[in-house]
Amino acid sequence: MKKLVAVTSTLAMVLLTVCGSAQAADYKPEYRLSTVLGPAFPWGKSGERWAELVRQKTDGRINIKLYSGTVLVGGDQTREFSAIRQGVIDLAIGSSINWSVQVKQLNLFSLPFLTPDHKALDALIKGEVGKEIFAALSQQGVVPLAFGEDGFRELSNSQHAVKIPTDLDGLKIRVVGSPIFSDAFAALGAIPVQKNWDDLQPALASKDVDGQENPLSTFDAAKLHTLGQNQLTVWGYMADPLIFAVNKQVWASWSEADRQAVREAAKQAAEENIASARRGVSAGDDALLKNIEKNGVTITRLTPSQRKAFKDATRPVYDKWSVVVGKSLVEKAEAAIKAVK
Ligand code: X2X
Repeated sequence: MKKLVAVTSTLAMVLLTVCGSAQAADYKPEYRLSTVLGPAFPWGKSGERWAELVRQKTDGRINIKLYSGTVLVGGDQTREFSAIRQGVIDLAIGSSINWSVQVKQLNLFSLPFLTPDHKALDALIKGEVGKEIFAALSQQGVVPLAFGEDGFRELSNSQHAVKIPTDLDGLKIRVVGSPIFSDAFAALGAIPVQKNWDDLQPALASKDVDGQENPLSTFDAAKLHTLGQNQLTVWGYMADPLIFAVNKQVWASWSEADRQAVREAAKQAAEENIASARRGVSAGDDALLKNIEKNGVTITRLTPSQRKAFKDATRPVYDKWSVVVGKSLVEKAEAAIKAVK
């Protein structure tokens, strides 16, 4: 009997060793995580944090290295989704705007003036709408794990205060390479110029473009006030959620316990990311805006009726793109927002 126990336990140990090493052999020495913005921004910071939490929770079995600044996609941020799908990138924290070129449902968040505030945004990402969007992402070959946040995008320029849509007449505004942005800025009378993030700062410095739109945290960390951007309109045109995701094959190669660890790490990093994205730009805490003002930037805060003028002027874009997103998803989103008003 003793002998039998000894043989069985030896067998078990051999099996464990074989399976264990087979599993380890499937793991890459390094996994590549892409974020468009680097650790100087809340977005890139959340990439560092995710990597750190995964390392802790998997006892170093999953080693993630952050590649920020679109280095893995030759500077073209709108190719990031295809790259994670194809496995050029293993993990990403992607912007809904940058990925909307491939995942049409993500244009939902870019519908002009759909989302009035953080509460409304939460109603979308934490509810049925978020689930449906994750289902769409899963169908396209990535495993979405959590929503983070880059923030509400505000409009800056070097020319004059923008208070009414006609103030945008003829202004060259850099937009992301996502067609709904070109449509919206054209509808407002501006001249939209598609450029990657990498090319934005040189374009502002050389006055190739007059303005741009990005969250206040990005405006501040990139010091856009030093590039002539001394007019800022706080209009809350759209809020850009970030998506923590993993390539499908990579996901399948991990043990169940490690997948769970990566998912938990994503949720925690995303939660921290949302808190940091909202710091200084929320009702009751506008320290970041004050800081930008101190740097010599004139802030234009739109009144509700001024905001409505921009909303009305972009309504045809909203209607056109609702068809692309899918009418039923748009209606679900509108109902979810209405319910929390
Ligand atoms: O390019 C931008 O404006 C940025 C950094 O905000 C995005 O990636 C959407």
